[in-house]
Amino acid sequence: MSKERIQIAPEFFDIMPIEYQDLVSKATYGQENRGWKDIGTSKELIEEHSLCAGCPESMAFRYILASLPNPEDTVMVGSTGCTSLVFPHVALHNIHSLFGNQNAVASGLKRALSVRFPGRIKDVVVLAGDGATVDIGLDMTLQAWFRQEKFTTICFDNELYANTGGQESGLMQKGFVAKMAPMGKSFDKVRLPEIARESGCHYVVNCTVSKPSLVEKVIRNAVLIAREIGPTYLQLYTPCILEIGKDSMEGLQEMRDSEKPTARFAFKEYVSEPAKQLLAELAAKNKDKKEAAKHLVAQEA
Ligand SMILES: Cc1ncc(C[n+]2csc(CCOP(=O)(O)OP(=O)(O)O)c2C)c(N)n1
Ligand code: SF4
Ligand SMILES: [Mg+2]
Repeated sequence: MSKERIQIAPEFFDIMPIEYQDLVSKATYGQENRGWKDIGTSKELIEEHSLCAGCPESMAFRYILASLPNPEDTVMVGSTGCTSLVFPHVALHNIHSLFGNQNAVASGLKRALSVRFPGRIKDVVVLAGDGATVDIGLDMTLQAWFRQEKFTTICFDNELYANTGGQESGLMQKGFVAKMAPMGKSFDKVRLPEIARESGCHYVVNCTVSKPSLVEKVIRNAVLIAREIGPTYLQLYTPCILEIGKDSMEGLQEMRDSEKPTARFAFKEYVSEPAKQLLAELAAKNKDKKEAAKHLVAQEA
């Protein structure tokens, strides 16, 4: 895990695109304590996007990329939808799957990577919309969890099909009227976090993306647990501000309102027993490392 693999031969440095030069000299690849705090001072793994101005998905994308524990050895799998507009601008290996197939593609990919690179950590992370995750791709989503595939599934839940103009999705709230669902949703929001838990996910979180430090924590937990134990699922509320007619600050308020204790995106976290044990071991190792670093500083002083 280091920047070595993205180095440019010195003879070619000046003819490489400025973005690549920046990536080599300023990306946080290889740094153990990378996180959202680096956004703005390091080379970000996404600097541009073609989402609507102020769309919460764009911030969520930044937080996620900044928080991955192993970005240079991570492959993300996307699906058609607003999220897929971002992948072409991301400095990270990624694959675009046919709409709904993302968890099937990720399953094959994760297995192939373990055969091709035995002994090297390779993380796989799916990032797809609610239409792709819970409607058209539900079969693939669930089957991957039943099979205990070792990767993370992240759903950007904006509660509708945003990219095609606002159709009803399984994660839409009951009664919600969208541009292309004028009669209003007639049944309840599907409880995918509960289904994920029952389907064998070892770490499940339901929350908004209003707090970057929280997003960082759940991303790291989800990726590390998927790496060692089994499937993990994050359902992140990223409201479609175009559909609900809000600007970016109002979008932030919409998330804050939706995460109140009785609201539908109140923070909920499920951790399986083996996953709890792993997190405790990792926390103990981190503590030891910090202690050792303190001793070293004290000795040198
Ligand atoms: C196989 C297939 N079926 C349908 C579509 C049309 N389509 C493109 S994006 C989309 C909706 C995406 O909704 P969601 O997954 O919620 O993502 P969002 O755009 O809301 O982020 C649909 C139905 C497609 N591109 N491919
Ligand atoms: S349509 Fe909605 S979800 Fe898609 S980029 Fe625009 S605001 Fe974001
Ligand atoms: Mg959607």
